[in-house]
Amino acid sequence: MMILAIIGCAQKLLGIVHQFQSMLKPETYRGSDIDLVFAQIIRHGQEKGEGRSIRGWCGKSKREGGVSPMKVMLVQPPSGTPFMDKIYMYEPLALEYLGAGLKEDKHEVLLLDVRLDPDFETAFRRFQPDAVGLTGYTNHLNIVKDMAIRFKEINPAVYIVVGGHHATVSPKDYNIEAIDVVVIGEGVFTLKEVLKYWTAGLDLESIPGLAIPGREMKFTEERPHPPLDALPFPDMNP
Ligand code: B12
Repeated sequence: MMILAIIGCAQKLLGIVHQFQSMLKPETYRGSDIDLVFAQIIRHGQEKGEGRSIRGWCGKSKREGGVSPMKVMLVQPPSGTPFMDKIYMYEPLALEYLGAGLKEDKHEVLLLDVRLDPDFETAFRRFQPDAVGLTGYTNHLNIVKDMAIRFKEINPAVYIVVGGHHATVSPKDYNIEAIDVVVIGEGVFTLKEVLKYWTAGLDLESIPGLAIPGREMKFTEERPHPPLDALPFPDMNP
């Protein structure tokens, strides 16, 4: 009991230290999940012109692992040749992996296969996602960009992430205003981190495996391949 009490006190003290660190520079502060929550609290307080936000403190108890659950729509685009889409009606495996990872963080996920459900605007308006993840091979490039632009027109606050084969081999092709971030390579763990950092208002530049659109695209550190056994099983029922 005594030992547990000492550990508890030490954790609280550590929390206060981290709180001051994030207060000094919340936008660049990088730390554990607990730190993320602290940074969020301070940022929210600063935005509201307060020293400390009541919503932030209460929010902590609602959040698990420092992640704010959000609604994420994962989109499999059609290719430019609908006839070939019918021949190649492959399972959107990448999105099923990503969806499984997001559900581990308690996000609500909708997988929209636009080859089967072409009215993506209605689906977007109905689901009202906080973030959209688009995948694509090279043959989907312009379609993905157009969809990103359309989603941003409908809701400028939506957060748009693009990944997949083309994003990996030629990320600069996605350097447009409507796209917030491009994920290079395997995306399950990167996407989880991106959403966690984004909701906490933290700097994405410390996440490996990203290309960040802007006047000049910024590249973060290369991300090593994760061990395959660490990946969740694809969620085929999103
Ligand atoms: C199996 C396969 C197929 C299957 C489809 C399988 C499927 N379920 O998708 C079939 C046989 C149908 C197929 C068809 C085609 N294929 Co193919 N295929 C492959 C292969 C061998 C594996 C793809 C796969 O399933 N990977 C497993 C999934 C889980 O991984 P992933 O897609 O890479 O997704 C991960 C990351 O990319 C990232 N990610 C992906 N999307 C997103 C989105 C977000 C938001 C984020 C954050 C991350 C992220 O995270 C994912 C999870 O780890 C690859 C080669 C390879 N070794 O990768 C070629 C490959 C993808 N195919 C290719 C091509 C060209 C085609 C065709 C266009 C061929 C043709 N000329 O018709 C057609 C597509 C037709 C169409 N209408 O779109 C090229 C694509 C090249 C490019 N630059 O676009 C590849 C790379 C082969 C090559 N080296 O040329 N293919």
